Amino acid sequence: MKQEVTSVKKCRLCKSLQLVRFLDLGKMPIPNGFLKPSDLNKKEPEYELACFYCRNCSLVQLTKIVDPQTMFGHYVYMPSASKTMLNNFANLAYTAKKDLKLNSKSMVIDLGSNDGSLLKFFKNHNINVLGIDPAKNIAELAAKDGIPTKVGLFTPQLARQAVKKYGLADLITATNVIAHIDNLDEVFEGIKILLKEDGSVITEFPYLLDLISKNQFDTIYHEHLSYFNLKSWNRFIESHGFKIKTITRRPVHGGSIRITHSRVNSGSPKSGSVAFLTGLESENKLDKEQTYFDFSQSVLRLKKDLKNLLTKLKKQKKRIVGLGAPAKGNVLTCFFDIGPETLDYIVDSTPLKHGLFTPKKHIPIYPESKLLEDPPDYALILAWNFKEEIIRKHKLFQNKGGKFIIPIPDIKIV
Ligand code: JHZ
Repeated sequence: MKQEVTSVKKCRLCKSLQLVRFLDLGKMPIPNGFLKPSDLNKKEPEYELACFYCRNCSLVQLTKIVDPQTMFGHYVYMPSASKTMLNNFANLAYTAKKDLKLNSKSMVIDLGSNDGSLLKFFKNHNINVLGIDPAKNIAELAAKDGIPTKVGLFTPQLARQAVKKYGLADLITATNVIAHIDNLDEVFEGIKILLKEDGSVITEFPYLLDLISKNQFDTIYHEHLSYFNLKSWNRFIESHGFKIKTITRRPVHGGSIRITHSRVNSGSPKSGSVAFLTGLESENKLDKEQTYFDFSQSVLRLKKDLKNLLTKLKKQKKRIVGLGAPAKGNVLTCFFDIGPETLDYIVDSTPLKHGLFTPKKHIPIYPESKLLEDPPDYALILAWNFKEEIIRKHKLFQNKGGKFIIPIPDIKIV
């Protein structure tokens, strides 16, 4: 029988055994394990959440891997709940079409296609699309919306099936999914099967440099097995016969990098940004063990400061709620031990999350309209990566005297 959780023994990218443990967040339920009211009394499985730093290639990775089917078989996260994400995808599709000269004969295949949010933009440009995603419930939504979606985890075997049915891809995209996959060698084997010789691969994932320099500890959770820096990523993709054509730093998810790759033997030159960014990573000491121990200390400081602030406000009889129910919010509430005694409720723009409760802490989730119907004094922005969009949207709450607390990178009240 497949084990529900396995221990990491060697580095996912370079296979080194020199892994140094840091930041122990304790045991936690899976971050998108929202509960129906009828499940509140059931035992929630909890899994270790801690990190390794690889002394050889400086990849940061989790110490344990939870079975992907447990985490992704039924999923509630949808990027379409955030305008900022949709704008980011519109930008990706537009620039890819222009730079890679895609047209109505081209095929774009998206790995981890979720509700088809990214592929819809390619489709609007008259480009053929195919999504691949393991979450049946969300793939069905995408298919209903006209985005053909194959349900399953991406493997070389699935790639072969897709080639037979849909042909080779001109572009393979993988946004916010590479960090979720344990066997990345297999992913690149699959990509080599599915991609035309002169095709491109665009990946986008949160960037370790932003995570470490901006205290974003709550983006560390069971779904994200790896936290990439460019140095180790570049080495890894070169070992699979790819090179980096372009890199852009994107402001989404607290700071991400979008990378366009092509096969090593394709004519295009290697991006000059690789040297620039790997230099910046060294300047910021991403290749030094001590950086990660310092980071762990600053997470503990943040915990103390936020708990002190919330305790002070509760003593003053202030009402506080949570704004946004992202997976990262569940990490923050669990690790900081913040429950319904502090947050009366949480509001979120994802219809699939309404009526559910957060894992472990059991805070109820409502539509965003509740913020004005039952206004608190303070709203703690758990989806801090969308703070601009959220503050703009809830201007009326602020105009009526409500205040926002932004927990990360440093606590701010606005
Ligand atoms: P958000 C997701 O993580 C999932 P999460 C995934 N694991 C991943 O890799 C990372 O992203 C990068 C809500 N919201 O995107 C919508 C409002 O309520 O930060 C979402 O539930 N009002 C694939 O779950 C949540 O906040 C708003 O105005 O940590 C944001 O979730 C807006 C803008 C959002 O990611």
